[in-house]
Amino acid sequence: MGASSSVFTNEELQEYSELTFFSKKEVIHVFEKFVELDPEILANRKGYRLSMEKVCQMPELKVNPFSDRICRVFSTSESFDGSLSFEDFLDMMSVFSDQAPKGLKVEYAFKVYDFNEDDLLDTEDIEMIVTRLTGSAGALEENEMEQLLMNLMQEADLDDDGQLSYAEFEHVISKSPDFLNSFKIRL
Ligand SMILES: [Ca+2]
Ligand SMILES: [Ca+2]
Repeated sequence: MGASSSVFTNEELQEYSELTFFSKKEVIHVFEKFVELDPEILANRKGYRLSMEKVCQMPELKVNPFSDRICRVFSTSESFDGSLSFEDFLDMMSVFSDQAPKGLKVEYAFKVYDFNEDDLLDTEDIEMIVTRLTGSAGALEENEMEQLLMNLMQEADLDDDGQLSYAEFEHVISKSPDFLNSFKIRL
């Protein structure tokens, strides 16, 4: 812990702790996880960004079918490459922590699921979600997918416009808490 605890000043740790759901000690722990993914970080830590590929190598994300989308949502990279600065990584870990309120997780789940980033989940987005969720279990037949989409929309698309707004998504997800399982990482 010696090397990484001296990376930040006490003020920096205090600030990170105030901006997240982590204690100062946990912030250091998150930094250690960050460094584990690429030890070069310690040599040039200021302004360093971890590539999306490296973040996705993290054991907890490796098994997450949405790992690339998660990186894109948390990345502040101006070249839109999904790379994460330490602050980005810390934000991600904070939202995924047990301490984060469910409402915040739902907010980020919506962003992650919104593949074409137009603030709506249309049937194309939902097809992508289902395909990724069922990926390892074998793809659905076309008619099974259609049936599933129809059932889901019937249940969730309250204003019948063929897409899910954030409010509609929030409403449907409140009835199926398992849906948030992809949005948890234990420190
Ligand atoms: Ca969309
Ligand atoms: Ca709708």
